[in-house]
Amino acid sequence: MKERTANFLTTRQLARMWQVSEATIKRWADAGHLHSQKTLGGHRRFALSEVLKFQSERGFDTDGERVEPKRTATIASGAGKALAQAGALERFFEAISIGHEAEATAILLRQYLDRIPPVKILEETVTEALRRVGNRWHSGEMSVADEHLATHTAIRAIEALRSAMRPAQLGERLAVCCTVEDELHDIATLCVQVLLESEGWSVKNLGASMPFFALSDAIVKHRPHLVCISSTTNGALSRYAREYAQFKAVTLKHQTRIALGGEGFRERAIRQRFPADLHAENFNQLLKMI
Ligand code: B12
Repeated sequence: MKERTANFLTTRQLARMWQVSEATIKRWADAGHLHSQKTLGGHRRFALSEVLKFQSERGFDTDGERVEPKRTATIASGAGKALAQAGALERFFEAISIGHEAEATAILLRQYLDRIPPVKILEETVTEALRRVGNRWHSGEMSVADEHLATHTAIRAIEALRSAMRPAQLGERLAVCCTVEDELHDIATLCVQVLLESEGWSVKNLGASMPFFALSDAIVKHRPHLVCISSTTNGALSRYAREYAQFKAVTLKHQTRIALGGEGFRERAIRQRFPADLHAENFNQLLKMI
């Protein structure tokens, strides 16, 4: 089994997520309560489906290490779920602020296993926490180094969430996603990838700073059904309007729909120069489009 096979969690990830020791997880596995597989190197891996089954059928007791029925079902329901969601934002922000990758990852995975929809995790935990980071950097409360640490920790946690929840078999629908030329803010692009994959799409993430002419080539080569483009700092956008018109013609020819998102595309005048099938304010609007 490969180290980063989709849909598997490590002993450490599970222990962090359920706030028990790694020894406890191993004991549960050895006692047969929690089904695991072993890698060639002898490390346990837990299939997400088994973890979900364990959570909803049996629950767990964090201090007595006693397996107790139906506990997590209560945690995940109603008001408890809303509270867990509010706390998750605070804890995720704290975790990324100090570069605590394992903790940040555990928070996102726990939300996912509590059946909080991926779009909600990405909007209300990830985006909100990063907005706080940006505000603190802007007000001088966080240094550039702090901001970079938080950003990179968040990216790694999102990647871990992605690899845990990505369906083993991706569908026929293909999307290409990227940011516009000179745009380095590519976390929204990664989130779009996670979201579309969770909906069964295949996604080619071209990352940051894609010139429109190069994106046209990618449309011709990959023939995606959808292209998602993000822009945060709109400085140079108007310069690219002519290139965009040519790119748009290519997408029309190949019946590729276009979704544009981010602060850079928010102004009405900009949107008029960049006509698209969707001008999204958030990830929810993308979900409604597909
Ligand atoms: C991380 C970060 C960086 C990192 C980016 C690393 C990376 N790999 O992405 C680095 C350090 C490189 C960086 C650099 C800069 N940054 Co910066 N950065 C941020 C920060 C903290 C988080 C951005 C982020 O990823 N958020 C998470 C994503 C998911 O949220 P989002 O982009 O808002 O997306 C939401 C919607 O817009 C929409 N969306 C966005 N794109 C798309 C696409 C599609 C298809 C869809 C459907 C939806 C969608 O959905 C999302 C969910 O609601 C923000 C703070 C903030 N308020 O966001 C500042 C921020 C964006 N940065 C800012 C600035 C000023 C800069 C710099 C100019 C700083 C400098 N002087 O060098 C440079 C510019 C670099 C460049 N050329 O692009 C300002 C921008 C102000 C402005 N509007 O002009 C912000 C707002 C900070 C602030 N409070 O002042 N930054």
